[in-house]
Amino acid sequence: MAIYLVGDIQGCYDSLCVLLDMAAFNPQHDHLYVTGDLVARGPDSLATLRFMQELGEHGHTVLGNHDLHLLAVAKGIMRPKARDKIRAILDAPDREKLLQWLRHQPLLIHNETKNETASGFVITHAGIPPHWTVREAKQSARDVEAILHSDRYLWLLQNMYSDEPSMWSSSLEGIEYYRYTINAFTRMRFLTMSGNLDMACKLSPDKMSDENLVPWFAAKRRETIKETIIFGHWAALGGIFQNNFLGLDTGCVWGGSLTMVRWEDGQKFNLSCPV
Ligand SMILES: [Mn+2]
Repeated sequence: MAIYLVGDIQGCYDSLCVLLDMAAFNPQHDHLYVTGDLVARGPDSLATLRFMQELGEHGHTVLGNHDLHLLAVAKGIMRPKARDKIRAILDAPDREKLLQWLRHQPLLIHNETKNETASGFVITHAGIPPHWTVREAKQSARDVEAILHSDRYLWLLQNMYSDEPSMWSSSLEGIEYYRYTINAFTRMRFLTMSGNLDMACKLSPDKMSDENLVPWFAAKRRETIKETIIFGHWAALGGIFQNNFLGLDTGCVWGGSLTMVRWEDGQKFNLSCPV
């Protein structure tokens, strides 16, 4: 058994299949973990969803901002974004099964398995805000997931669209607490020096000239500094590959590539994607 980690697929199903073939991925024995955003701008979001769902216990993903947006579009709460290719999902005979499966995916995965060859890891789509320990982050994720799994999920999808509150406080309650949590896990890139989520800047840190902004992972006193964090979402980073820190979005829908890493030995598999 091996664990494979792959960045934001965004419907690049053919590229995913090539990577899995390159790695001789065995769906009966191996496990595939995805950093979220299964769907959106790539050519085949429907096949990507079906593939992940059919992997059963061998497939794992966290929810990304595009996944949540698909759920909102499917319920008529939001309109599809112009460049999203999700019509095939909405028209599919198995759409309800796929959307139900997607809605039940977590915001955070904590794989606590540790053995001689590998340590545990945490995956979220965008990252973990510096003030949260893994335990606190997990609790916030589980609180939002409980709403997503309940009759109140429509209320949550209707009310999650706002950049506020941008600042964490343990006194946040109700929709403000849920919204902060969703934004942190699925949309975060930079923080301001005072710790607010900045939702505007998508540049890579070396091209960003605003001295008031710092990447979430470079913030002082990050509580998860000793954990292994795996995330996606930030294509402009072009991938970060450190021992306990993996940014796997390498922009497959932006003329970049799709990246997969075998967890046990760090072997990288990378495929340039057609624009
Ligand atoms: Mn994203």
